[in-house]
This record gives sequence, structure tokens and C-alpha cells, in this order.
Amino acid sequence: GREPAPSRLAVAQAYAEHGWDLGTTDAALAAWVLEVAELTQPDEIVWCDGSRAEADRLFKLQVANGQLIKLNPEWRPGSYLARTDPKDVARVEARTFICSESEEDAGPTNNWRDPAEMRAELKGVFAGSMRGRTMYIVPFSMGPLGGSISQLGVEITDSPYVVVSMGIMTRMGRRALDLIEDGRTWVRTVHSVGYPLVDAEGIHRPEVAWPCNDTKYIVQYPQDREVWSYGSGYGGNALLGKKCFALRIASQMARDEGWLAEHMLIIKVVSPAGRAHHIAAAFPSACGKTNLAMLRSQLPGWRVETIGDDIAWLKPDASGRLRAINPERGFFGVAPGTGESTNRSAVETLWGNTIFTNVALRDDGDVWWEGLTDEKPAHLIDWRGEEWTPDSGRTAAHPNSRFTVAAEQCPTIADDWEDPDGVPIDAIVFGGRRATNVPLVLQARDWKHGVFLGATIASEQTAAAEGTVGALRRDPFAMLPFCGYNMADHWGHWLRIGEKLGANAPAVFQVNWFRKGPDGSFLWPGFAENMRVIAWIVGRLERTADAVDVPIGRVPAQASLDLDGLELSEDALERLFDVDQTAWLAECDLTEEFFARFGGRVPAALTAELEALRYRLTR
Ligand code: GTP
Ligand code: SPV
Ligand code: MN
Repeated sequence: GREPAPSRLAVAQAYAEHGWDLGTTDAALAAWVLEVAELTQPDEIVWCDGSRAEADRLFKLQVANGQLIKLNPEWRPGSYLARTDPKDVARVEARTFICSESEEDAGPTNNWRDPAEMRAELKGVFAGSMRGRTMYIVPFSMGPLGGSISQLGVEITDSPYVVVSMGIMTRMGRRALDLIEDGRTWVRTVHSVGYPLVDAEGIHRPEVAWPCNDTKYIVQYPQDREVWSYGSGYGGNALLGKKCFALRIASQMARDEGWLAEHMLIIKVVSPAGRAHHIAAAFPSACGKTNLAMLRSQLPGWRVETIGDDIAWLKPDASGRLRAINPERGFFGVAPGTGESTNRSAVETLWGNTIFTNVALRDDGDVWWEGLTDEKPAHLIDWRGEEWTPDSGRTAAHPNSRFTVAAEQCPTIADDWEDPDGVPIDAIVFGGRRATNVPLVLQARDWKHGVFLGATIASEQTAAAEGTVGALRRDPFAMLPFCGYNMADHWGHWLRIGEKLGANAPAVFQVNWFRKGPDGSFLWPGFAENMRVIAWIVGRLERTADAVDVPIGRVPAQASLDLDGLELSEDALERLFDVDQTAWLAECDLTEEFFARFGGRVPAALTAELEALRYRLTR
């Protein structure tokens, strides 16, 4: 529990004594900001209103400080390039902590720390961390303002880059603060880059292009609904509405309140018959969510519209259907591999008003990254700020370089993407990056089997987090780095939601765009051609596509997957759907080992699914 709040008068007096601006009528918010300010000791406090003028001022300030490069407005109006410190380029999972009361509640897949001990440790870490800096108070809404599935938060940060990014990624500013002042609940989040400009002795040091600290902490207190982040300015480490709140904290809130917070894209698919279906899909970081969310169909009659590309909040409604919102307002997407031929929608979205981070700078003041164009520019400044030519022997953009842009700029955004009550979800898809074993697509036999598929997803690691790229790891529900409580309890929660939904439960599928042939190349062309797989999934919902049972699920019956006009050899097709009995029995053994890590906490229904799978494989 928190200490009793000081009186309003005492708080107002303290602001006045420090010469700080008291920017809210909400007593709890004012007292909390004061507490954080007295700890971190900023020069001034700025309450963000989310206005255009405020963003313009902060962009100008960062350009003047050398923290952002303004791109040539002729090519990229209203857009900027940020280059991070080379040691601050991705989420830091080893420094991400879940501080629940008991270690069991965090589970074996999270780094647990005792909340009281961590609070004491962070007091020391944050003490004076904003000296010489401005502290920004950023009120925001995850989801449409006032929506039935939405939630409010406040991020305190000393990074203007974070403020302008939160302005794109969330509904940020005065209107969110109004809702807080109306008395709605909100989540507390605190962020410092950990680079004070004045030390304890009063000695000044110069500003740098990307302030950060070698010591990093990404700390969640799920019970207190609170986040503290230190030492990084990067994406999921610093934009605290995103992974820290909308997944780690929200997953805990969702478990307590009977809904789901998931690492999922949301799309609306319109079939040739004109019927709309909504699909939510969970793939691990850098495994194709943004690309699928913006898919441009080339299959006659089919259309995909974008609702969200990274996070979904799903809640059973009064009629017993599962409805979902995208809690974000923008995209923080992977740049490399995004080009006209792979993701035209994204390229068009990025016409202007975009913050690029760690991509390359062209001589004409525009940006470039690997995959934007087939031909490489003859000369660039790379993401580290160094001269680059095609024979430099290194990539010009960092593999985890990203764009930050408002969703409303996306040409394929759905009309109802901001529906405060969300869209009804008809199908749930799990995926990963698997060179072997996992077929292009399969349908789960039922909800329980679907939960088993989600729980046992493995994927080859990407550059989105620190670690060995390519190493195969379990990433259940694509939530390994994002579940704020015991992962096995998360599976139990999904099983309970399924029981509640009953016959209204969405159908569940698994996909894999990344299976490779013996020569090491992808067997499936992917990107726009993934429409064929989505069409089969919708065909299953509309009962127009046939499936056949294989031991691991239901795969498309002969000719039910539309391959018309696709150059795909018989051999490749066979390999895409091959179910190797020996390999799958070995997967079962690995799943058993994985489940064993959770002690007795794995739901019995899932161990039963594992045994049923073994039986079907050996029968
Ligand atoms: P996060 O933002 O980290 O959560 O990533 P994401 O899941 O949104 O992944 P994204 O769509 O940005 O894709 C990541 C990388 O995978 C990019 O380099 C894409 O070009 C590549 N990719 C996406 N879809 C496909 C596909 O169907 N086939 C292949 N081969 N690559 C793909
Ligand atoms: C991911 O890693 O899943 C991302 C990028 O979407 S970040 O916001 O850094 O988490
Ligand atoms: Mn993501």
C-alpha cells in the first residue's frame, strides 16, 4: 500500500517552494508527481497538453540540441531522424523485472524481484536522475478516450523524444488529463534516461545526442499497476504505454478483471461475398505482425483493412462475444524489409510526420534502409552517423531500426479502428519463425487445442531484443517478454475465457511464413501472398474451405488453399505441410520439459493435450 497522501495545501506549497508548475486539479496526481520530482530533482516540470504547438516546440528543441535531424521536407515533411547510442537499440529483457509479491506469481519465465527491495534500490537509482533536465508529465489514454475497454496512464519522463513519440503512439495530453481529473483510475509510469546534466556536487556536463545509461531497469509492479524505467530511451523500454503498461501491467489487470491483453495485430478481412471477419494474430517481435496488419491483397475480391499492428485488448461483451481494441494510436514498426514490394501500405503511411530511429540518412536529406528499394544508394550516412557505401560490408540501417507514425496515416486503416467498444473477433492466429516442422497453416481442433498451440509456440529470436539472433526459444502466445504474471496462469486464464465464450469462442489457427527448404531459402513467398492463407482461414469460418485431420491439427484439404497464379513447386508445397513424426515426437519431449519448468502450475487440460498429441502421432 501507498502512504497517506499529503494535504492539498502542503502539496501546492511544495510546488511553489521548488518553483515548479502545478498543472492539475487532481490531488493524487499532483502528490505523486511531487514525490517523483523531489526524488529525481528536475529543473522544471512541464505538463504536456498534446497540442501541435507543443510537439513543434519539442521537435525544434531536439533539433537544436542535435538529438534529432530534420529530414528534407520536400521528401519527408514533418519528419525526423534519431540515432540512438549504439548500446541502446532494443528491448533489454535481462534487465526487465516483474515485482509481484511472490516469486511464484511472476513465474519461471520472468525475472522476479521482491517489490520492497526493488523500490529501495530504485530510490537510489532515480535519486537526482533528472538534475539539470525538464520533467515532462505525459497523461495518455490506451484506446479511444473514454472507451469501454480503454485505460488511462501518466508517464513522467525526462526525454522529449519520449514525449513526441507518446504523442504519436497514444491519445496524449489535455483530454486524457481531463478524464483523470474526472476521477477515473490511471496507471503510474516513471521514466528517466539516467543521464543527469548536473551531478550531486553541482558540476554540469554537456548534453549528448542520445542520453542513456549503461545500467538499465525496466521494472513492473503488477499489483500496484506501476512502471519504473531507467537508463534507456528506446521504444519498448521507454514508451511506457506500450509493452510495459499495455502488456505487462494490463495482462495482470486483464486476469483480475476477466479480459485479455495480448501481443496481437488486428485486421478486418472482407471476403468476395462482401462479408467482414475480424482476426487477431500473435507473432513474436519482428515476426510479421505489422506486415500482416497492412497486407494488400492481390487475390481477386479479397481486402484486408488495418486495425492494429502490435497489441490487442480483448474483452467478452454483454452478448458473450469477444471484442477487441487496438490500445495504440500509432505504429512503432520495423524499418528493414519494409518496401514497395513487401509492404506498400507502410511505405505510403510513412510519407511524412514520422520519427525514424536508427535508419540511414541519404545525401538528399531523406531516409533509407535495407529493403526500402532494391537498389542501394551509392552513398549514405549509416545509423551510427558514419559514411557508408554499398561495399562497406555492413548494413546501413540497424536491423531493429524503426518508424513511429500515426495509424490514421495508413491508407488501409479500417473505418471502425477507433470504435470504443472494439470489433468482434472471429479468429485467433498464433505464429512464429520456424525454419522446420511447423506447417504453413493449420486449424486447432477446438479452443483447448488452440490454447495448447499458443502455449507451445517456439520462434527463432530476432533483433527486437538483445540476445542471439536465430536461436530457437519458446515464446508462448508471443508473450514471453510481456506477460506480467506466471505464464502457466496465463494459459489457465485463456482456458477460462474459452469456457465463458463457449460456442461464441473464435476459431484458433497457427501459421508459419518462415519454413525453409533444404537450400535454406523460404519455401513460401510470404507478404501479400499470405492473403491465400488468410482466405483459407476465412473459408473455414464461412464453412466454404475444407480441412483434413493430421496429428497436429487440421490442414487445408487438397485444392482448398487457393494457389492459383502462384509459382510454387509440388515439392515446396509438400514440404510446407510435411508433418515429420519423429521431429514432432521430439517436439513433444521438449514441450514436456518446458511444461516441467512451471512445476504443477500447467493446467491439466494442456498436459492432456500433450498426451493426446503423442497418441495421435504414434497411433
Ligand atoms: P514487432 O514490431 O517487433 O512486434 O514486429 P512485427 O511482428 O510487427 O514484424 P514485422 O511485420 O515488422 O516484420 C518483421 C520482419 O519480418 C521484417 O523484416 C519483414 O520484412 C519480415 N516479414 C514479415 N512478413 C514476412 C513474410 O511473410 N515472409 C518473410 N519471409 N518475411 C516477412
Ligand atoms: C517488439 O519488440 O515487440 C516491438 C518493439 O514491438 S518495442 O516497442 O521495442 O517493444
Ligand atoms: Mn511487438
